[in-house]
Amino acid sequence: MKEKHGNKNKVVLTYGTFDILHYGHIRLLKRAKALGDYLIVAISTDEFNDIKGKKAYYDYETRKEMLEAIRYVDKVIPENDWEQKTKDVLDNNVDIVTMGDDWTNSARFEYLREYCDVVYLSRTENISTTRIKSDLELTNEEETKK
Ligand code: C2G
Repeated sequence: MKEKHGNKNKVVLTYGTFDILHYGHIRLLKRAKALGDYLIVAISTDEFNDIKGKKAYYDYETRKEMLEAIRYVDKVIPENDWEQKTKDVLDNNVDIVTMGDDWTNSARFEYLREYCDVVYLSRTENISTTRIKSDLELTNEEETKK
């Protein structure tokens, strides 16, 4: 009998850095939660971000604190490497792994179909941490020219 999370039993899992939280992240998490009843987010550690070649503005603990404050998120676990996903799925009785569709058909996720469903959700257009940073830099440049 599948172990139940309280009275919840359809477990969803997603991965990410979630730096400088924005509405693209929130809309992803909202739809991820809607796929089941219990949403686990594996958030990239600072060390794993180095491996991914991502420099996050906020450190792991801060990004974890912010994710835990989101109503759609039930549990946050660390993402330390690319290889942990099978263990994450099995250890947490995950039914669905979901990601934004920039990951569609990625070998980083497709192999998980042996253990659970894999669902790609459309990304929210025109918003990203990178864009926020570059827009802020432009604003600062304009400010200093005044
Ligand atoms: N996302 C989105 N819309 C955006 C920006 C991001 O739907 N405008 C989604 C991404 O597709 C991803 C999630 O939000 O599913 C988190 O985005 P990132 O923090 O950029 O995650 P990423 O670096 O892709 O990490 O092992 C997998 C990696 O950890 C994924």
